[in-house]
Amino acid sequence: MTHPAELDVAVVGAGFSGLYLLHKLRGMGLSAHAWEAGDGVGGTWYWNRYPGARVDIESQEYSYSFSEELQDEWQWSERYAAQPELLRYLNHVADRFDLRRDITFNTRVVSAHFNEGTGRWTVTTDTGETISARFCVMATGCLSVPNEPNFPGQADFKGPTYHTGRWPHEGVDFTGKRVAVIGTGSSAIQSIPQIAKQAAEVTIFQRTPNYSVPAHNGPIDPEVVKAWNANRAENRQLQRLSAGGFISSDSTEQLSVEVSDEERRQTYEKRWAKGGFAILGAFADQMIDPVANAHAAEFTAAKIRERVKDPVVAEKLVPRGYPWGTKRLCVDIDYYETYNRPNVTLVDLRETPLDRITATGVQTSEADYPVDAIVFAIGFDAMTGALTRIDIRGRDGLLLKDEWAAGPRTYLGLMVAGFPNLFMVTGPGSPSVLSNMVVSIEQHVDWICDCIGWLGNRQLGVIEASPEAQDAWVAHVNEVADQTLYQQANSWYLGANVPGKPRVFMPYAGGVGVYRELCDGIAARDYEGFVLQPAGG
Ligand code: FAD
Ligand code: N01
Repeated sequence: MTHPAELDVAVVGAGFSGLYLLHKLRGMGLSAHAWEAGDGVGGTWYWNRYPGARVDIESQEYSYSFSEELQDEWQWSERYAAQPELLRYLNHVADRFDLRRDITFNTRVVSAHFNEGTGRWTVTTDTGETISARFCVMATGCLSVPNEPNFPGQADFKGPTYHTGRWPHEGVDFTGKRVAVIGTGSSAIQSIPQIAKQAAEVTIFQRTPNYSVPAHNGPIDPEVVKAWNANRAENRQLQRLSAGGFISSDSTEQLSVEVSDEERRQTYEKRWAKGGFAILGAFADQMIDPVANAHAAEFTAAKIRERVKDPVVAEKLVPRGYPWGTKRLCVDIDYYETYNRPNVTLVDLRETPLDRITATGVQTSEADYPVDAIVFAIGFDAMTGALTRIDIRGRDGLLLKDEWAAGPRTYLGLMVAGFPNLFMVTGPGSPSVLSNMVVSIEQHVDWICDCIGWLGNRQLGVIEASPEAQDAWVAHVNEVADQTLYQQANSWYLGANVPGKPRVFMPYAGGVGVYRELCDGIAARDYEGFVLQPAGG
């Protein structure tokens, strides 16, 4: 846990991003140290311990590719690994590569200030430590800051409350309890079936229904593992060049609008039977052509009506008013079937808005729902939340939070003009949350480390995004987003879930493969769009 007084690189966060960064930087002979708010590694998989938490990308795809040995020795047990297994994996990575000695746990970075005289960052923590580093890398996560519940009357509630993103480590026993779940995003869709199996009653308060597809989870198929390993290098390369960073969706170039109704139905049925994100690869026009998108929406809605016995409840669960897939598609295990249980009630907040939380339960415009416990499954202050909560100051005392007051602006989602030598992993303006994030994380870590190495080889000490390159990138991100249907949903991709957050589409929708080529081209052209200065300059 000790580190030199003057570091080459300060890393914030010890999830997938921070761990790989430490390993890679150490391999380059640089001094690097990470600070992590939690008391262990794992990030998302450390914090989100709610029942049912698991990955939505097939396990072998949602894993590091940087080490052949690691890939050879780790065996996943399920098609979609659950949170405990993912956390074990990340702990194994930390141990295998001896990373813990370079991580300070239980410590939050509160500020990072750039010193123009020395060209170094001064980083401070909530334990009073001050660190000097040439580079600072924010590996702080896109979904690491819970959206804080702020319901009228909330403080009056006498029972326990839980946020899915900060679940107690010892677990929660809901046996015999009446439980309210507020929210119906991925976290709710995964946890509700598990809570309903245990609790006496579950009442779900839904503001917007989500599209969800069945996972068809089970023990990992040994044939899948064999096939994956037989062509592992090629599969990894295909992931890197794909649109979403995963290949199990088996994407086609076929257009939904060009096939017959029967052919389309068969395609969707086949992919539904396969489960998970297979449906995302069905047609190339689903996310750009409203007609094709409506085909996907109609098919999914019909499945909801099949899965839910009560037609009134089914209709409440059918998403309307925003295009299919423009909020991250959920992958569920028995979510809709859970509404067939006698102990489960759905309250549609569009019909009867949530008025307040009382001492004994939840009150809507129409009724009181007495409950013993409340689960807030209300998501995160996504993509910018972890960064704007740190007092990050660049040149001339420029505060990042102020710079982003009207929405985040970056060059490539990697750097921000006015903030030299400060990198972000999966920052806004990169594919990040629209992808298999492990693939995007590895790409960013590799790019950042290559950049730091390249600067060192040329006796360059400072790199900074030029304002012109940043403007052009922001314009490109917006232009690509405008070609999709994403802007039509009130999603957290646009910050719409956090009151007062500017409505800006934050991730880059151009695809993981396209984005990688752009980043590689910029590096190959001696970091085009970046201003470079000698060390100490
Ligand atoms: P994180 O895992 O979020 O780690 C960031 C770490 O930084 C955290 O531990 C946090 O405590 C720490 N930190 C933040 N700020 C500070 C600070 N100021 N000081 C000190 N420490 C700080 N992605 C997928 O591709 N597929 C999935 O199936 C998937 N499932 C998900 C399920 C859930 C419930 C959630 C919330 C996210 C999911 N994601 C998924 C996204 C997931 O966040 C990424 O896949 C990945 O785990 C992110 O890794 P990371 O290291 O970049 O960030
Ligand atoms: O959060 P969300 P999440 N009153 O923002 C509702 C990843 N993830 O934690 O849609 C009432 O999606 C809100 O309603 P609305 C994945 O990327 C993956 O579930 O804003 N309701 C919504 O229903 C995912 O997208 C997995 O109208 C309120 C819900 O709360 C991301 O993390 C599992 C409300 C929040 O849904 C976030 O998922 C979990 C209010 N005041 C997470 N405020 C996998 O499956 C919010 N809501 C791998």
